[in-house]
Formats: sequence, C-alpha cells, structure tokens
Amino acid sequence: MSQFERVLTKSWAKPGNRSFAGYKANGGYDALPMALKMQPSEIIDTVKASNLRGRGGAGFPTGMKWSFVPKDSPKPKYLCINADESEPGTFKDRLIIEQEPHSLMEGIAIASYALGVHTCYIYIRGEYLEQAEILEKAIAECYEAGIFGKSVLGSGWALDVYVHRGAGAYICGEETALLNSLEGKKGWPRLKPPFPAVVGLFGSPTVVNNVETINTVPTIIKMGAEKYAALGTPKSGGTRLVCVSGHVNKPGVYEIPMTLTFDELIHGKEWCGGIPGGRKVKAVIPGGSSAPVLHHTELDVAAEYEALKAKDNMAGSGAVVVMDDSTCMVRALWRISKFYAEESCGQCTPCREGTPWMERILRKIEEGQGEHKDLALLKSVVNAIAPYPPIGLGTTICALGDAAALPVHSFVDKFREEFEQHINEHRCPFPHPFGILAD
Ligand code: L3W
Ligand code: SF4
Repeated sequence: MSQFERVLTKSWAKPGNRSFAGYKANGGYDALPMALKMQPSEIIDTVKASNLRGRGGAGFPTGMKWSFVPKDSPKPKYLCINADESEPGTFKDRLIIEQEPHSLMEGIAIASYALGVHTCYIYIRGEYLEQAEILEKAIAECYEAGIFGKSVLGSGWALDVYVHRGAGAYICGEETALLNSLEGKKGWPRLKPPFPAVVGLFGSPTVVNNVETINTVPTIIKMGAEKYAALGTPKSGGTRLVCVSGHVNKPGVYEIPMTLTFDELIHGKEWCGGIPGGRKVKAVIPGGSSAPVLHHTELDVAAEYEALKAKDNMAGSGAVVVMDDSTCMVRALWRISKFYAEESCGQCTPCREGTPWMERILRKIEEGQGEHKDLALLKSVVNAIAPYPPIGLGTTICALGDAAALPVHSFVDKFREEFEQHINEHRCPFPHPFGILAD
C-alpha cells in the first residue's frame, strides 16, 4: 500500500494552507477556472463519471443527485453544505475545515455554477465555533478575491455564501431537518419524497451535500473523472476519509484507498499501527455509531460502500471506532443507545418511545439487574423500530430510527454471550466498566 497517492490531504499541514494565499500557492483554485469554461451539464456529467458518492452516510451517487435538480424550475435553487458533523466518532469534516477551508470554498463555487445556484448555506454544528470562524474568514477572503460575489472570477455568475450555526441537535444533520432548521422552524425531519433536490429549502430545488463530498469536487475537475474514478472501485470512485478513534496506537483522520480492509487500517504500520498494550481487537464500528458493529472475525472487509453493503453493513460517515478486548459491549451499546434516546426528535412513536426504552433495558443489564426475558423484550422493541437484516426496513420518518436500531441488533446478535454473562452474574464482569464510550 506504500505507493498509495493521497489526493485530498496532500497539502494538509503545509504552512499557510488554511489561507487563500497558501491554498493557491499549493495549487488551489486551479479547478474553478477550468470548471467555468465547461457547460454546467458537462460538470454534472464529470461528477457522475467520477463515481463520487456522498460522504455523509448514505453514499448516494453525487452526480445522480445533482442531475435530479430540475433545470427549468422558475424557483431559485440552493446548495446546502451539511457541516452538522455529529455522528459519534466522526470528525473528518472538522479537519477539512481546519486544514483546507478553501478547497470547500472552491467546491462550493464549482457546484453552484454547475447546479444553477446563486445562494449557498453552510450549516455547521453549533459546537464548531472555531470552525465557523475559519469558514467566515475563508468566505471573506473569497469575496475579496472575486471567487464569490456578483461575478465569480468575472464570469458573470453571482454567488453568495453564508454560514449558519446549528444549536446542538444531532437530528439537524438529517437533510430535511437541516432545511427546516435553516428556515427557522423546529428541526424536525420531513417525509421523503419529495426529495430536497426537487422540493427543498423554502420549497425550492436544493442540493444538500456533506463537506467532504463538495471538498472533493475540485480534485475531480483537476484530475479528470476517469483518473479520479480509477483510484477507487467500479462503483465507488476515488479515495475517502475515515476518522479512527478508540483503542489504536495512532488515532486520527486518514485518507484511504477504497480497497483497504479494516484489518489493514487498524494494524498497518502506515495507518493506525495496531492496538496499545498488545491487546486484541474485540469489535469495530465501521461507519459511525449508526452502523452495525463488526465482530473481530469480520475485519477482512474493505472500508468501502459496496463491500460493506454486501455484508449488511454500511460505510456511513467514515467513523471507525475500535474497541479492544477490555471493552464491555453492554456498556458500549448502552452508551450509544443513550445518545439516540436523547437525540430522537419525538415525531414518530417507535423512535420516541423505543429509543429510551432500549436505553433503560440496557442500563438495567449493565447494572446487573437484567433478566433473560429482557433480551427478548429488547429484540421486540428494536424490531418495532427497524428489523435487520437488511438495512433500510425502518418504520420511522428518518434514518435516526434505523441508526438507533442497527447497533442494538448487531451488538446483541454478535456478542450475546456478554449480555448473558451480565444477566447470569448479576454484574458487569469487566474490571473497568467506565469504558471508552461511557459518560
Ligand atoms: C432525489 C431520489 N434525491 C435519495 C438523496 C437524498 C439524500 C441522499 C441519500 O441519510 C444516512 C444514514 C447514516 N431523488 C433520491 C434522492 N436521494 N433518493 O440521496 O438519501 P437516503 O434517504 O438514502 O439517506 P439519508 O436519510 O439522507 C441517512 C447517516 O445518514 N446518519 C448520520 C450521518 C452523520 C453524519 C455526520 O455526522 N457527518 O454524516 C444517520 O443516520 O449513515 O445512512 O440526500 O435526498 N429518488
Ligand atoms: Fe424524529 Fe426519530 Fe422519527 Fe427521525 S425517526 S423523525 S428522529 S422520531
């Protein structure tokens, strides 16, 4: 893997890269003039041919999403950048903003021109105050340099870009909740269809894309669709960012080839360098806490959309959480369930009632008060939210229901003996129960 060429992060950590001048000196803003010479439809076709997939969780083909925007709509069109990065374990978008905000700005300018957008909003999670300030500064530099404003690089294309700070609700990362929040309403997800590409912000066609997705667009324009696509697999073009946390020697954000397996990522010297203290991996969350957990015997799978889908799993938002053999799986699942119970918006009965119910059952088991019938009850509650496998059978308005259900299914199915041990011994058998995911 030593010949792997990083295309998204190669200038990260170079001095001054955060500024307009530094980014430009490192080869930035070469793609925008190239894009402005193309027809908007050519750019959409290029992104389609690159096989870029959305990096926010669902992995939806970006070019296809862009092509759903009606060309002849009399309404204004909007681009919304989803920077409400809140999925437990996910921190790649924060790094993109900190390391290279102008790559995102350049991507915004290119995408807006391609989509016929004159107004773009960057919706950033409220806790990312410093990152919001970095974005504001980058936007001001772009207006100064004529990248944004009345005429993008003198092309006659007008573009305004605004930062909107969220207020700490995970659910506002769900695209339709984000749109409601941006409109000043309660951050409640909407039923889909209609999809935002057709009926989005203020009822207008709107593309909602994750930070990493748009950040990748300048690289695609510069490299060309074919070359970019060839870096990946037939259905997942390019490289991707993963955020590794938990029990590894070198946690952090890594740009990886789509063929890299979790085994290689965790143990490879050039990647995470193994587990501290020579301990063994017990389990890995492959794509944010919403994704089904992988047992340590399942790590020979590529950290890529199709490979994971074939295993009834998902690449999600790129958050890889590694748990070694000292981790209590009951406590880890209880902590995850507590998160979803707190973040449920309360619109749908299975999610509103089911998420705190699951949390209560899990806490009871972790505290040594569990009974064997609790595992059957847990299964019945989780099945009412979303049966599994496959992924996507949820009974709720948005994916938070599925996200709360998938860890419960997978932890209990794959580590059932630990849940039974807690019940049989009336205690948590782990010497340090306040594990990595605890409060
Ligand atoms: C037009 C159609 N557009 C689908 C669009 C849709 C959306 C995208 C995917 O996300 C993921 C979940 C977790 N016409 C369309 C269409 N679209 N069909 O494609 O849509 P969908 O419905 O498959 O997924 P979703 O509900 O938008 C769910 C992840 O989100 N998640 C958490 C993510 C957290 C972060 C973070 O912290 N950075 O990203 C929670 O569930 O992985 O798979 O744009 O409009 N016919
Ligand atoms: Fe709200 Fe949960 Fe329903 Fe999503 S699934 S709309 S978070 S109640």
